[in-house]
Amino acid sequence: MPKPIHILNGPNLNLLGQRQPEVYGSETLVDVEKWCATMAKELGLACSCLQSNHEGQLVDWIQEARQSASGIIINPGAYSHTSVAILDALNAFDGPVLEVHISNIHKREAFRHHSYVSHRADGVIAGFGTEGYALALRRMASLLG
Ligand code: CA2
Repeated sequence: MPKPIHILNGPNLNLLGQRQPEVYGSETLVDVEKWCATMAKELGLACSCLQSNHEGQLVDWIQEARQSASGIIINPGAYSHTSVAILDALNAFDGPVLEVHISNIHKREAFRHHSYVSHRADGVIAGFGTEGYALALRRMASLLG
C-alpha cells in the first residue's frame, strides 16, 4: 500500500468560505478536503488533510511526513512569506512537494510575491482558486507514477 499524500493548509485557511469570497471563493475547507479525498481515490492515491494556524505544528507534520507520506501538497498561507522553519522542514523531506495558493499572490501586495516554500517546491500553483488543489493532486499522481 503506497503511503498517503499529505495535504497541509496553514493559518486562517480554516476560514475558507466564511469571509473574503471574492479572493478565496465560497467553498469551505471541509468541502475542499472532501473532494480532495474523493479525487485522490480516483487517482489511486490516499490522502490525509490537515490544517493548523501554528507554524510549529506544520513543521511537526512535515517532519512526520518523512516516514508517513509519499508527497506533500501544501498551502502554507501567510507562512509562505515568512517561514524559514517550514522551508527547512520541507528540505528534509525526500518526496515531491507542491505548493498551492488559492489567490494569485503575484497580483497582490508586494510582501506576498516571495515564498520561502517555493525554494523547495517542485511546482507552484497560484490563482486557480480552490481548483489549484485538484491540479496539484493530478500532478502529484503523475510525479509518483
Ligand atoms: O492565496 C492563498 O492561498 C494564500 O496562501 C492565502 C493566505 C495568504 O496569506 C497568502 O498570501 C496567500 C491567507 C489565507 C487566509 O484565508 C482566509 C480565507 C477566508 C477568509 C479569511 C482568510
